[in-house]
Amino acid sequence: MKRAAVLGAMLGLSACSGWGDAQTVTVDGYTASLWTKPAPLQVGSPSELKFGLRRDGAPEEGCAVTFRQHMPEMEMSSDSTVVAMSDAGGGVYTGAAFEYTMGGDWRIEVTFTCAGRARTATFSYTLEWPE
Ligand SMILES: [Cu+2]
Repeated sequence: MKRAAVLGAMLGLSACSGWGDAQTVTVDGYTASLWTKPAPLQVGSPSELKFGLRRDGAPEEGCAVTFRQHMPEMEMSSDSTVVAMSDAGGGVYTGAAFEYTMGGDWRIEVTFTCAGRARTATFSYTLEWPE
C-alpha cells in the first residue's frame, strides 16, 4: 500500500515533465504550436494538449479554440467529436485529447476563432502500435 503510493507519486512527477517539442505551423499570419503529453502520443492512452498561438510575435489571447482528432485514412466514429480548449492566458490554450485507439497516422486539427474568424491548424502524428 505504502509502496504503491510512493510509486504513484514518482509517476506523477515524471508525468509533469512529459511535454515534448512542439510542432509549429503557420496559418494566415498566425504561428500555431502544439505540445502533447505524453510525447510521443501513445496508443491506448489519452493525452493532454497545449496549444500556443502567436501573431506578429505576440501572444494571441481570447480566441475560441477547439480540436478534433482523426485518422486521415480511415473513417472512425470519433472523427466528429469536437473538444473545447481552455484559455490559459498568454496565448496558451489547454485541453484533453481522448484515447488513441489505433497505431498509424493521426491528425489533430485545431480550430481557433479570433475576432470572429475561424482558422484551422493541422498537426500530424504517427503512433506506434504497442509491442
Ligand atoms: Cu483507425
